[in-house]
Amino acid sequence: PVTIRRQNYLPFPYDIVAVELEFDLDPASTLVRSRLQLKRLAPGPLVLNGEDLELLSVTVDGQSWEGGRYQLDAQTLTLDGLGDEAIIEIASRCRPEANSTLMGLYVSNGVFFTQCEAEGFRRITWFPDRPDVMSRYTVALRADKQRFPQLLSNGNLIAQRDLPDGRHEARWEDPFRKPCYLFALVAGRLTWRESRMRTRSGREVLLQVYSDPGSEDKTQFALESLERAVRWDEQRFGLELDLDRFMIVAARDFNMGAMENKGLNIFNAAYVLADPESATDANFSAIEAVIGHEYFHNWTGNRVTCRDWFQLSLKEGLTVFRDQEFTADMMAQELDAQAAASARTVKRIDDVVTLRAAQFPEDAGPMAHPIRPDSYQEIGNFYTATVYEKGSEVIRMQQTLLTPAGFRRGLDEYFRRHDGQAVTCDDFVDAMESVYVQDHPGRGLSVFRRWYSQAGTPRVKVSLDHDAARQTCTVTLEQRCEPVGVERLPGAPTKQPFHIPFAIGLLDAAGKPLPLRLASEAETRDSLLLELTTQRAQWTFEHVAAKPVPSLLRDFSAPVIVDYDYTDAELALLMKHDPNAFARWEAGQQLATRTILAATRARQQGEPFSLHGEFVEAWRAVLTVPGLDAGYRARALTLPSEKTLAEYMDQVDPIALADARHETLGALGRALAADWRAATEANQTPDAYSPDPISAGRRALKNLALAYLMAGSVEGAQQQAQAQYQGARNMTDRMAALSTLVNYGEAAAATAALTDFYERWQDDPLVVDKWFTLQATARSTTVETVEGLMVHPAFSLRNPNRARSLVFQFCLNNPIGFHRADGSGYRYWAEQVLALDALNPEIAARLARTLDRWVRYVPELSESMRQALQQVRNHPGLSRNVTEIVSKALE
Ligand code: DPP
Ligand code: ZN
Repeated sequence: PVTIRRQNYLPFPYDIVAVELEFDLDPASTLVRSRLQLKRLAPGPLVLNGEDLELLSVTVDGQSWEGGRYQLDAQTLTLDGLGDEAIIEIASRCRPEANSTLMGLYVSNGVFFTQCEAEGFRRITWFPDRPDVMSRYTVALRADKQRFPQLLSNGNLIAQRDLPDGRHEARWEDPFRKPCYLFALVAGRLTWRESRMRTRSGREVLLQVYSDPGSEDKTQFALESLERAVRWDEQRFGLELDLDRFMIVAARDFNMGAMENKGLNIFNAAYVLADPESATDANFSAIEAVIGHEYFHNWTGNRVTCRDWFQLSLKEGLTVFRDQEFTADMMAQELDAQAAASARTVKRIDDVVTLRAAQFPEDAGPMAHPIRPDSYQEIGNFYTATVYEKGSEVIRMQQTLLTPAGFRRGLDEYFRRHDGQAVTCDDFVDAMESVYVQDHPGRGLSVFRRWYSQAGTPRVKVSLDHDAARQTCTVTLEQRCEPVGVERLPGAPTKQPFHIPFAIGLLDAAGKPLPLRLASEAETRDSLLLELTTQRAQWTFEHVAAKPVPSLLRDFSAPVIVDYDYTDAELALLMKHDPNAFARWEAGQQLATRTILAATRARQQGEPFSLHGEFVEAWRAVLTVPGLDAGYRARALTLPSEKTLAEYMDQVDPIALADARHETLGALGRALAADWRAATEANQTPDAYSPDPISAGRRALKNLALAYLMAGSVEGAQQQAQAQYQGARNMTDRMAALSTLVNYGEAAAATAALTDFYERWQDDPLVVDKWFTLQATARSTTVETVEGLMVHPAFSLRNPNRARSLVFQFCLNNPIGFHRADGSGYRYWAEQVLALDALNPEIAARLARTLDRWVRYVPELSESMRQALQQVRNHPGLSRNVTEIVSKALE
């Protein structure tokens, strides 16, 4: 496979001024005519990309170019000897129904959809398929009117007419120049819900959410989320919807979460459809977040796009940051100050949990890459937690360093400079820096830019030196970041220190916050942002009578790992008293991590294990102390996940770890049984469902308490779970009860409940996905169980949501079943990667990544993982996507 490098970027030698596309849509064979109006910018041939297309004809300025005047190979069409201006017309055919890759034009549930990011447009027509070629598009869609009554594309509908043979035509015009990855069409029988709103400049806009007939009752929340997103972007960032019409369409078969095509977003149905009976609190909040995310791309991604795919984080990191802020603001609205702060912390915790579970391992493994990668073989493999979630952290640090007001000025400057352009991450930081230097004379963001060029999670070692005579306390921060991924290869540049904003507070031995006063300053503060820009730096605080307890990396001010030797008692103190709610949560997580790791070691050595009284009491305090809201308590009482815990082990022993975590859960369930029971009673919610953060928080705590009671086999819990399952008035409570029955309950009751669940919901694909997931991740599930489920009539590997619900969930989230000592889980993985690769390489490559961290496991397991990876790599005809993943894993 060819490696593509950022440093080799060359501008495209032609401007494609206008693109006219005509589609004669037929599922079996669709005719596409493309008319490109181009202007030469630099010497060189016109090289167009194409994949899986049948070329019918090429004309240039009205003249046929048949007979050797162009060169055609499997991936390119090259035209040489063009004038300075030319009109190229190309006719070709593609086969949407046979397209199982779900890239380009395909059919899902009888409806035509497109997915062009990153390189799918070349599967529709020959074109310079790269984001820096921006053009004006006009599109004509023709199809049978009965089967495909709705014909949608980007921009505005400018004409519609019936055609003689039962067909009809719609013409669309997008007023904005765009790269081809933002092209979209949808054609089929769809129902929709719409509303109109006035933007802040007074324009009336039409918002529409389309979905399968019969699902019209499930799009209300999505439409409302879209309205909230439109308002929020106006208020928070001064960004207005620039189109008269904005459409979202739900697709059953979709590779990713959603896609921000200009004016015509296409979504995985899982991020559109919801009602209280069939969707959980988590589903509702994911819908709001993804709708926000795609809408926000309209400015950060579409109006200003990426010069090349190495700059993907330019739009993704920034847009994830924007959707995180949107969710936080939506959660906090209409709450009093204290509840609002707590809601924001809950959101921050959820985002950090995701980052640690998904991105930290990636950043330490064979696929580690900077948020702006330097090379790739297949860009589809770089839609990663690093580009997205760490990318967002890097934007957030800029907001922290500039302050929210400064960040807003920086963003305004970014749009002032670059509206309508395809730009780089450096252009973004340049805009921010232009504001930063105004407020910080003599300083810049040159060290900060290393977050874009270096991979890995930095570790910050903290030490405290208290001088009793002087009453000072010196804090030393020292950073290091080992080379990871390609940084380990010979010739790679030496890693340089990062610019790390590190928020800190100090508490006295009684847990009282100490006013912070730096030796050099007159002011005192409760919390201070230290800026570490060198390998090591020190800060001395005055008027510190005794050695304090530090509260570190408050609000997770940088994506780093903190090393500080807390005693258990200090962590317990922070859990009770840290005024920074994030750091307070973190202290509990650290304490729980220690406990579970100790339990794991005990298991490995065959020794008994029991919980420390101090740990139990700290947990009890979080559960019972007045003044905390339920959603926050639920986060603070959730044990760290196996994925997060594994990162702390030198050699991962997944089964011992999972068993130790389960044992801890059960022991806490028993030790605090009365308190958990009280929590289930105190946190009932009204029958009328609302996904608001207070109600969702109560359900989260109540259901967590139920899980503890069930894991601890506490008397009465089984009956309680069964009653909750039967009587639930919403999916959150029903799923939670079912999950505890399946994971911790009596087998017969679990089976009965699973059967009941399937019977109730078999016609709702998104709920059937939940049913598969629950079984895929159940503690008792084995490879054989999963193989049995794969022959269930409802299972299909072709539907990505279904494949993810069963195959991925088993490989990713069932440590006990997947890591069985006989290696059967890994052999199953290899079979499924290969089976998926024949259908859909993007999805296959995602599954392939499950074994990324194989070297870190105990030798017995890592050896059989290696064999499974080898088996996949040796398979003839492997896609470029999977080849890149498994080769890097084995390097
Ligand atoms: N650009 C898309 C998104 O992240 C990729 N699926 O929103
Ligand atoms: Zn995105």
